[in-house]
Amino acid sequence: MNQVNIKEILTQYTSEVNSVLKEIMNIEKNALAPGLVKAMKYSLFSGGKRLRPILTLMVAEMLDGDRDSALRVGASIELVHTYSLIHDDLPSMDDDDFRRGKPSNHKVFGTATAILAGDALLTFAFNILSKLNLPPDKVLKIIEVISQGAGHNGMVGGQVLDLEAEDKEISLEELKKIHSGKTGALFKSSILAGAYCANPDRTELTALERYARYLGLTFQIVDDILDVTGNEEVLGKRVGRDDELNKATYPRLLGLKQAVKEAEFNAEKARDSLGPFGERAFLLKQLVDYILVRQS
Ligand code: GRG
Repeated sequence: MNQVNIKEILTQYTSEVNSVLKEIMNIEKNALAPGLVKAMKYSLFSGGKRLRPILTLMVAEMLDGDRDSALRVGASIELVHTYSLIHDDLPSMDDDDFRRGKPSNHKVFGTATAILAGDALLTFAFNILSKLNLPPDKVLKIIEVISQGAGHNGMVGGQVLDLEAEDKEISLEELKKIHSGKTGALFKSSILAGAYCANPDRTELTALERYARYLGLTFQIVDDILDVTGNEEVLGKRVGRDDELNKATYPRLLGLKQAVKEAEFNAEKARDSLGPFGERAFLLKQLVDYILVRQS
């Protein structure tokens, strides 16, 4: 299978994830606050790549897990991811007017509703998880890995470190720490939660944890490179972002050429981590290549 095929597969997986998200978000009827649901849906259905749910699904499939549950778990993680983007764009955080080339949530619905839409998405994610059709020990494990990745020692913790680092000179080690919390932690949750839709053994979990670490780093370095090299979406997202110039990034710390090498190095490590799965890891390997050459 080549790069063209992985794109087709990603399109198919994205459409499956979107269908489940639509079903889950069919909550207008009897909604206490219809305006809130509108704000939640605005950001959820505004063109995300759905990488995290796709990872959950691919891992669950590789381990012969429960596919329907994996789709619901992945959709829940996408709700968490969407909440983080809405909050990240707020004036008190990154103060971004645009997300994915469209006005950010608070620009359309106001700051108070944007905060509450994020809160509601996060809360709803755990409501969906509580109703999974899996044995209780697995449901609890999935809730554990997602809450860990999203919380104070994961995404929220990384966001705090990121805010604290603004306008400061930081080392590469510190930058890695920020990214492993802010971005890597939810990638790891997506991958491990997919594994718990099956019956993973210790060797498989260890290999997947390594894969998650290196894939997360690859994703983040490429994200930083795209910010420098630019593309329409990224430029749209960055309109009016003077303070972004004061943020540490891989290209800024290493230079563009070395940052590209670092991304390739981590991508190789991610592929190597999948050794124990042999041919079964074909799609997860292809996904590394896709993330390495992505344009948005
Ligand atoms: C506010 C709690 C809280 C956390 C915010 C995720 C995050 C932490 C901030 C987003 C800012 C940002 C651009 C981070 C860099 C990497 C990243 C998470 C990019 C967005 O992920 P994609 O590319 O997004 O998967 P799409 O648009 O495809 O859903």
